[in-house]
Amino acid sequence: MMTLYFSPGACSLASHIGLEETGAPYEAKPTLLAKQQQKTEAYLKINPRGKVPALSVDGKVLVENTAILTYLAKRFPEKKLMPADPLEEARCISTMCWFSSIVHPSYQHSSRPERFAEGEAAQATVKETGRKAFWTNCQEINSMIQGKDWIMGNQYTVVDPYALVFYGWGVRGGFPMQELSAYTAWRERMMKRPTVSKTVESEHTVSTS
Ligand SMILES: N[C@@H](CCC(=O)N[C@@H](CS)C(=O)NCC(=O)O)C(=O)O
Repeated sequence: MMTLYFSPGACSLASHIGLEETGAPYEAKPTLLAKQQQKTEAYLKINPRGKVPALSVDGKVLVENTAILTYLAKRFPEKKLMPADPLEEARCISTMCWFSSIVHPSYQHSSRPERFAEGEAAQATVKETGRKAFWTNCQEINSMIQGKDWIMGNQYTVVDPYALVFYGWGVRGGFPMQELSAYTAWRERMMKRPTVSKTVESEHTVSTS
């Protein structure tokens, strides 16, 4: 049995969609960041780092979107969630590593500067630097999609749901996402996939208050 611990609108959306794509039965357990549920004693037993997502597979816990999405693609090869060619597969993983190590932190800097610096002036600098970096990263994602249906080309892969997280954060953060025409058209294609719209809607119905 697979159980996903997620918070609505957090980066765990990537793994949540990935799981939905597999068609396998799973349980999705809301762990609300707004209520600090990721810091409860019970959750810290699942992920001592106090972060979502976490995927429990028959009692064994896997964390980090890149690892969870790679695992799902490998476990359900018939779903073709990663390219079959080893080099293309590695490029897919490489993009997820970039999302996790560069794009995600750039948004964190812009939205939670108090986590990275002390004092108002230093935090304002971190925030501004983060906003610039996040926007540059979104522009790079836009270029990656230009002329393609999906990030890896013709094939929809686990990288796609991961990129959806940043589009949503861009909208939430007041970035002019509509200016990124390839990224915006791709988002519309994403939302037409029943697996994606179902998962996004299911997260919306979770009360965060
Ligand atoms: N690199 C990790 C990032 C995990 C992460 O930072 N998750 C955030 C939500 S987007 C979180 O749980 N934050 C809670 C906190 O920092 O207290 C991954 O991709 O899984």
